Amino acid sequence: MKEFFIDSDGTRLHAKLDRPEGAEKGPLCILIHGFTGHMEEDHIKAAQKAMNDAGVSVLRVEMYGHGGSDGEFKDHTLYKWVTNALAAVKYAKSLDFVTDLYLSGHSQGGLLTMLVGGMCPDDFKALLPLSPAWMIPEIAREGNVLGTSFDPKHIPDMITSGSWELSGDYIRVVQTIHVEDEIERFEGPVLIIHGDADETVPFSYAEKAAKLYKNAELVPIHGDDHCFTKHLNEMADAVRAFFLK
Ligand code: FER
Repeated sequence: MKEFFIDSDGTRLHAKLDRPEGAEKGPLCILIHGFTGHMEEDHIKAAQKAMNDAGVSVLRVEMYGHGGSDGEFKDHTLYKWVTNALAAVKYAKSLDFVTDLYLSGHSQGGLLTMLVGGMCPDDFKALLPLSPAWMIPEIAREGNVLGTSFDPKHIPDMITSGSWELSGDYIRVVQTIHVEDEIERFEGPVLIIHGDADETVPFSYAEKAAKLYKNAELVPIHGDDHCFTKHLNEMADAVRAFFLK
């Protein structure tokens, strides 16, 4: 494992590169956590290990305001995350061992995966959104963020819930995002993995995304929640099987 920082226009992004045993040239997957998340979460590490088992190098990168990267949580926005993800893609493309490039992310990182996949369709062999929270823009336009309500036409300076506080700019930014447009622009294979008992992101969004993509497969994890805490091995098996076939 190699630990370092990737520069994103002056923002230092904390990153770790894990390569399969004895790997020379080969595929690499960029893997991104969710809202309030980081690269050491159990479900992120399980996905990373499954990819490594399948012979895929993994670049875990922490986005603005998360983990060991620069920025404060309250100041993060999806535009900053898109800029950060593009910097990670540029870095990955500069590595001389990389053959095919993949992009994966959990929850808000899954939303990011869908956006950046549509923006850079030529760069990715496939996308792997895990429990992608792609309803965030839609519900933010209706005045809700993770169960906290606000006036969607008159966004306050700060939004607070019990466990976090966010600048209104997060909402202003996310309200402009239309995920369907970016879904349409990616024509390669997409593997969506989603627990069908997820109470944070409804499973119906995974079914809808799988229908909208031209070439998607949906692996439901029966009875599992947003972070696959009940059947982590089933999520990991689906990731491994996707890369081995
Ligand atoms: C929301 C619903 C779900 C939201 C975030 C999530 C920020 C989950 C995100 C994650 O786990 O990454 O309204 O607003």
